[in-house]
Amino acid sequence: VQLGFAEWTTDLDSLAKHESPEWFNRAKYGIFIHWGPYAVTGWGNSSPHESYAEWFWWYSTHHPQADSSDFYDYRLRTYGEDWAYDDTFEEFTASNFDPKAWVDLIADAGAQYFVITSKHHDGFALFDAGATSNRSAVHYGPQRDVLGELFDAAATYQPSLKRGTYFSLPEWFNPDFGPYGFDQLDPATTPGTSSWPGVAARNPYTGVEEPYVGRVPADDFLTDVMLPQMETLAYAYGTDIMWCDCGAANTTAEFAAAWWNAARAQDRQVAINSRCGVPEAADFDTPEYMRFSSAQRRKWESNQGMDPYSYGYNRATPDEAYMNASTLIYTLVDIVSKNGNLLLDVGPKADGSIVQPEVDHLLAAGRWIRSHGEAVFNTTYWFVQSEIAAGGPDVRFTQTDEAFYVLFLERPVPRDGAVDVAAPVPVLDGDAVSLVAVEGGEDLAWSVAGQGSQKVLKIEVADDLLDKEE
Ligand code: FUL
Repeated sequence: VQLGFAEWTTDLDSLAKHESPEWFNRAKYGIFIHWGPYAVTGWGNSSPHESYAEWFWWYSTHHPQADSSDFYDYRLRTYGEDWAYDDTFEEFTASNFDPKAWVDLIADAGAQYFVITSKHHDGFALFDAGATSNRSAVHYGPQRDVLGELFDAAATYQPSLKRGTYFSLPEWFNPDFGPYGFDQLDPATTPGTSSWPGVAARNPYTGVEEPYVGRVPADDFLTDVMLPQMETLAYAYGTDIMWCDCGAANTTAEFAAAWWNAARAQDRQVAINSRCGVPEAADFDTPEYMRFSSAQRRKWESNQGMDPYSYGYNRATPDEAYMNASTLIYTLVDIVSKNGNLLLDVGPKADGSIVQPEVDHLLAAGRWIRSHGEAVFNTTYWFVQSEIAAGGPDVRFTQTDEAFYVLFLERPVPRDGAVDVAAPVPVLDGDAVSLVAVEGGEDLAWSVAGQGSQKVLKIEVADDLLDKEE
């Protein structure tokens, strides 16, 4: 209860007071979904030259031929000279898209929320954008309200999942966005590129302007397209997270203040990320394919693909390159111990199927995550970083009001039947504290040796407990 609170306003001071909601801080693990016509091209080369497959249109059109990722050549080899990006729409069928299976997978993975691309930089919406645009899955490709179906399936079958929407503020080649184009690539260092984009896409081989199917011409992109689309996602679809991308020109202050007031009136808590163009309005930071190495006071959410370097489906990625279950668990625990969330991306194929290694590894990790959830979800971080304590096993710490958790990232090697955790853990000598191995629920004997920063927690662990699989 905030006594005397009137309402959120568009003042930066007011916006800055909004923080990431409690549910978001507790949720820790979400699934990111990048799906759109770029799943049809579905190509981003492979390591060491891999680039985001969802950028196919940009790279194969606007990027210099010298690009080592080879999008230009792949386009010519695969589609010939007369192809245009919007030709993908017809093959974006979603014929095997099963929204219930998706939300069940997300829940079985142990994730607490998901964020789906409502519209990526190609301007193709997965939701019904109403009068603002026909460039969407409702009109082309699947001719279904893909996002609406997924949100409904979550509400019906997995109602505890929070539902979020990625939303690209810019549309690369929409001429109406042109006036707001900004310099993404520096023409000095990347010849052949100008501002992003302010120009139509041109076929790189024929020079012909590519179509931009489904566009409804707008007088002002910000007020006629961007704002109403964000409002649709917020009010008609009821998104819990507005996950913008790219910053850029925006109507974020107006959007956020109104949305937060509406949410408050309904007793809901909603969040917006750090890429909506108004830093003050950001509830959490969004490091991409990286994670902070130390705890951050400000809430953060690391995002990356299970694919080594793509969010969208990349057919060039070998099966064994996808993030495996142990790396997934390691990554999640490391992030959570530093006040972060993990938003882990899958890139479904054009028919709506999810690649098998992603499914397998999500489920395998999910078994561990769900059975050890009490040490992960609803916890907060401990300001001591285990990594700085040299010599001990690789551990991470989390805590709640009732418990303090030590999570081992590797199999500890007991000496004289005890594992030493060399860090100033918050164990007060003489306190009635019981250490419990989460899996198996066995009480473990423990003691504290040393003083102050030299304190060592000694946990007695039998080998057979350490040998347990999960
Ligand atoms: C970036 C985008 O350009 C990528 O394609 C992806 O959506 C990532 C999450 O954000 O800025």
